[in-house]
Amino acid sequence: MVNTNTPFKQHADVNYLVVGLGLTGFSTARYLMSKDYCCRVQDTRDIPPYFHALRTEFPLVDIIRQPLNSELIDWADVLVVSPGLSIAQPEIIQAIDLGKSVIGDIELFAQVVNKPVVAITGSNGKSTVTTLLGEMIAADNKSVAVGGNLGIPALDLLPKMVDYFVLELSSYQLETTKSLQLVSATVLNFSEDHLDRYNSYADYIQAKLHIYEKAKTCVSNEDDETTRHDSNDILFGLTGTSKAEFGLVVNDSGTWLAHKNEPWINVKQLKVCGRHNWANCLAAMALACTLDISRQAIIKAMMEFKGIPHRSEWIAEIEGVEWINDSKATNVGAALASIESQDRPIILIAGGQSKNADMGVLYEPIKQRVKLVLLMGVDADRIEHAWVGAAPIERVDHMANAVVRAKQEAVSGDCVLLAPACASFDMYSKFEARGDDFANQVRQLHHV
Ligand code: UMA
Ligand code: ADP
Repeated sequence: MVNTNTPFKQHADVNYLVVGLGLTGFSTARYLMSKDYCCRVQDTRDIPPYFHALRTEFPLVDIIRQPLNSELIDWADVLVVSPGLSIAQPEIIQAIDLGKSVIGDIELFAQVVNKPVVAITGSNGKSTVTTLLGEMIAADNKSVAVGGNLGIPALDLLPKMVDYFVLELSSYQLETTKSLQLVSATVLNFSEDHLDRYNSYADYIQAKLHIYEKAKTCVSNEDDETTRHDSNDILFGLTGTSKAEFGLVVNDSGTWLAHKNEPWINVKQLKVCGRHNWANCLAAMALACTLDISRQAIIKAMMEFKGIPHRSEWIAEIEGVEWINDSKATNVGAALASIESQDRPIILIAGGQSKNADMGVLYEPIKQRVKLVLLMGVDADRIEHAWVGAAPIERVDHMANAVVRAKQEAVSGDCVLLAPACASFDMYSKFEARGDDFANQVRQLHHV
């Protein structure tokens, strides 16, 4: 893994180069400019996504639209690199070798935040746990700002006068963060993801485990040893051993989410479905308890939580067929949870950018639960090779075809599930656009 230099303390006498002008670069540049820090912005794209927005707000800001070069690196004392860019690229390595500090927006946030922060990472469930924890805190009449990899970039949250910050952090953001002090942190789980950017799965795991470095309390998953920090961790888990402080209790009235074996909420009272969401609720319960949020508020938030769009989102039930949008199932682990949480025969719409993951992990679950796979996207050959024989596979060239074919094949009692196991960038700008396309095609086809 790339070793970024020791972080500096932010200061007006420093030259900042903001590398990348997406959502993070825009937020970073606005933060630095608003403090009158000396800052330039670089992006390789002809028209970076926030070019006009930044120009409008700060007409004099220097935006360099060409590859990172030696002149820029020489000028800079600090490079604030966007998460979408690899810090293993030669120009960034060159900057590190020259003694420049390479950080991300979360490091800038960490240096100035003066309220308690909780952070969440893991391969899957981050956004769900982050959102739910925010709702638990709010239900206890405390103010909270929620963001990071989800929604609002961290630096944009800073002006909010709140009691707590809750951040979802990606492995990319954690790579460039050194001084983030946390009340509590969790790594929810691991499954292969982003192997197009990491040399190995081990490197990806290491990047995420950084979250524990300055955390007062570490919350880890009893069912996934890789998520552990040390023997003082607070554990959550579904396997029901006595070691997990936050786990399941099964009694005559059903399955309960429990704290120290004391039942708190029956899973039937949850609006989100699937065992993976029970794990997410337990993780959020554990984190909320590190903030002394009341049990009553925690339970209330869980009972009201409907989940977030594009995560096993129910779109319609038409002629007995359920249509479910899980466009956020962008890796194999998420698609596995998604498939396993359906109890109906599935017509699966999948495919996209597979990010070098081992798609074979899904072979058995597809064999057991899927009656037809409709496969699209750039890695269709690679995926079909891994799944051939598990279920009939048909190629479709876009979402409209997939939805039409699914309608032709589905019978009452089936479920049509968009759980791509892949990123969407080969066909869409983001996973939300893919989910919206699916939902719109379903509604158009059925005139609902
Ligand atoms: N890019 C260029 N040239 C440049 C700079 C960027 O081509 O000079 C490309 C990158 O290669 C990348 C794309 O632009 O493909 C976006 O990169 P970015 O760093 O500008 O992205 P932002 O718009 O700042 O969004 C990032 C996160 N994106 C990534 O980590 C890829 C967003 O998470 C996050 O919401 C946002 O910061 C605010 O914090 C998205 C994501 O997909 C949802 N995250 C991954 C995930 O959840 O799996 C980690
Ligand atoms: P992330 O922010 O980590 O991508 P989300 O909460 O957005 O996670 O959920 C994305 C998808 O991952 C969901 O739609 C579901 O398919 C799957 N998922 C959610 N929670 C879990 C979990 N705890 N374990 C495995 N898969 C999960």
